Amino acid sequence: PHCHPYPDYMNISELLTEEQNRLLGEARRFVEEELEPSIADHYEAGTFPKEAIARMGEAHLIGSNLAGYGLPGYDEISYGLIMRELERCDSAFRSCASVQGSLVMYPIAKYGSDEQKDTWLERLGKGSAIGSFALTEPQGGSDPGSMETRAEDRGDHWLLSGEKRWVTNGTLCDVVLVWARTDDGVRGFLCPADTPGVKFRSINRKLSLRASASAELSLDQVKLPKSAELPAARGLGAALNCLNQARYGIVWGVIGAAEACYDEALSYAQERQLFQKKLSQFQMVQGKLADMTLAISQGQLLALRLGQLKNAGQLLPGHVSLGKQGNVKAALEIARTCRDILGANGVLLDYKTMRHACNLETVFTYEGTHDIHRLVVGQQVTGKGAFS
Ligand code: TGC
Ligand code: FAD
Repeated sequence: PHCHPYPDYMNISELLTEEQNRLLGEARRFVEEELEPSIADHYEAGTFPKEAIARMGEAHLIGSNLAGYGLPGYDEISYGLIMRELERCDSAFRSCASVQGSLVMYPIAKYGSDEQKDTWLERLGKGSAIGSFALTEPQGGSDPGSMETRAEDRGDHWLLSGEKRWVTNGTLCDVVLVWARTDDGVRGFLCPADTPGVKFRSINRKLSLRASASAELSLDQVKLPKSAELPAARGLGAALNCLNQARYGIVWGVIGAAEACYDEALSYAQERQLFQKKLSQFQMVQGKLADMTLAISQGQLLALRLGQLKNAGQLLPGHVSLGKQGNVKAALEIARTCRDILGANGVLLDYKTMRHACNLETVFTYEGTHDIHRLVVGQQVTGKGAFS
């Protein structure tokens, strides 16, 4: 008897509900039909297909674990499966959905006023408006507690000044959630992108996540009404809590990228003839395929367990850190191994593996670097912080 056919060696689909399997199938079809055909061209050109956001919204692929305001309120495992299918195509799509759903819509739903929810949630969910999240500053993303961007309370309004960097969706967005220091701690502000004093500049010449729009953001005496502040977001912990949501999506997403690479390398090895044998018949190649099958299965099970904990309201930041660092590292190693199996062809954009490997270099770094998450886990297991 054979094991369950790839990509589900451990028959994990049996652990999913009928509804979760249905949503997974719909997301996969959407990605294959709507996103796959043009991704290599966008990657080469360094462009993000902005029009895809509305189509992703209509297909309920954005903020799908939120409810109300026309949002479907799917469970966390369904949400994770959707992230996996988006990243199967390219990390840029999962990134866009993570930022919009987990880093803009979630904070509005969790910390926002009724007016902010009414203004933004339905539009962002449909993809008719685009959001971005500005936490990182040029002087060092791992230590957001050192942020210099300031929001001054001027009685009837706020005045924001500072520099942010690496804002995904920045040049495309209608609204940016800016985290800034006030006299009373860190706060979040919803800032429409056309507010005077707001300036986005595209970050070009990236060799990774080329199909994602990354920007610098200058805030020069930006006047915002008092109603722009997220009223319930108190302190840096609020921003970090939003990151937990997005990092959870990454734990699932990168498995999609790894599966896409594995799929490509397996078919390639089954076809390529060397030394009068198929490449897939050589022991070393089979060893690589076996190692990757194990790593993918472990990643799938880890993501699923995190989803179960999140559904039960028991997911802790330390769980997310374990999943983020483990699954991203595994996916990056798989992408590199698959590139190797494809030989010289692996460096071409005609195949997926090098594109995914390059993207995963960013995923290794953003949303908390690999080592920051190892330090979080280290702190959990020893009870001693080693950040500073
Ligand atoms: P520390 O003193 O430990 O914490 C400050 C306050 O925050 C609380 N906290 C958390 N709350 C919720 N979730 C978490 N994961 C939390 N981690 C910490 C903490 O309890 C404390 O609360 P309180 O009430 O006591 O004040 O902070 P620290 O300055 O020592 O830093 C800790 C560290 C290094 C873990 C943290 O700052 C960190 O996570 N650094 C990495 C920053 C990061 O991930 N940036 C991502 C930017 S966004 C992005 O990359 C988007 S990419 C696009 C895409 O998603 O695809
Ligand atoms: P640094 O913090 O300077 O880290 C450099 C190195 O030092 C890393 O290896 C790190 O692990 C290590 N290091 C840091 N501190 C320690 C320590 N205490 N002990 C040991 N080693 C340590 N940010 C946003 O706010 N919004 C976005 O939408 C967004 N999108 C992004 C998109 C892309 C394409 C990229 C590349 C980044 C994006 N980021 C975004 C920024 C991202 O979150 C940061 O790059 C990340 O947090 C790391 O910060 P840094 O690049 O300044 O590296």
